[in-house]
Amino acid sequence: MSVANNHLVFLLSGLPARPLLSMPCVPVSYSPINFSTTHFHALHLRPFNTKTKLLVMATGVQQVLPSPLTSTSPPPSLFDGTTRLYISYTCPYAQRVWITRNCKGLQDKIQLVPIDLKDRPSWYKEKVYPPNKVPALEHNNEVRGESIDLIKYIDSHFEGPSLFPSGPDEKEFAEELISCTDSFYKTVTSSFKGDVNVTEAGTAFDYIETALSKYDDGPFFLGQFSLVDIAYAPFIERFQPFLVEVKDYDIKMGRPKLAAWIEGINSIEGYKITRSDPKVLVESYKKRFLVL
Ligand SMILES: N[C@@H](CCC(=O)N[C@@H](CS)C(=O)NCC(=O)O)C(=O)O
Repeated sequence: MSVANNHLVFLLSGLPARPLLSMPCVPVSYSPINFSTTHFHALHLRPFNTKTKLLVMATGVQQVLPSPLTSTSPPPSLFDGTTRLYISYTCPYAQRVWITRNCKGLQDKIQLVPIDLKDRPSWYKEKVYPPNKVPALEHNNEVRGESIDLIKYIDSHFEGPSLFPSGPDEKEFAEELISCTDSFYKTVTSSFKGDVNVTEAGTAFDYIETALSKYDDGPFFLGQFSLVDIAYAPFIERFQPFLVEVKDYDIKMGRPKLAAWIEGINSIEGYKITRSDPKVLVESYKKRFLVL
């Protein structure tokens, strides 16, 4: 199945060389706009008690999403030549790799293996990935982890449109932004706790606004959609509704570039299919960050 592939091939052809702006190491954000029930299938289908889920995307394209494997599930036939991407549907790091796989049009080449992290099969740690985390990619008889490494690995080792620039300026800017994702996460989430106000988170989103102003041939960090957008999207997907509900803070307010980025990312089919219900995300973040 092809997800947004034509769209991406069109968008990603040729990244023009432009001067690199200096951007301090800070983060991004995202907001769930235009959510309709069709966007939530990926997570809302899972409660059904079937082996696989048929997901009908907003475009009418269908995709089958497997149910998460649990402690009672047998392992797949490991190292049989099948390329497998082990994920959790709720993990933002795994989501990065899932989006990359979708946007490269690799649904038939990379099999999705969701794991129930709360009821993990013991064979996952023992036989697949000793760090016992997701994501992990089984490919060519090896298992690799770490989401940023994996999105780059998939982009460079598999077919499909390139999602990383080759020009030195864009490359440098892309690497810089990707290296800032952890500090972005820390800066924003530190504002979630207790009575800390959102000023610092606002500063982080301001840097994103600045970064998004560098290229003007599209709404994304490099103009065209790239791995940089993929690195940030799962976190902005979570931050935006949480900040609205808990801090009454709209990250798009006064940030037109960010607002356009959010609209742009929500038009990428390979991302849309991976999104979660914002209500579920907000509840999960409340439990995690607002524990008294
Ligand atoms: N740095 C890793 C983080 C991966 C990670 O923390 N995954 C979480 C789920 S969101 C996990 O597997 N946690 C299980 C555990 O820590 O036991 C990456 O970027 O891939």
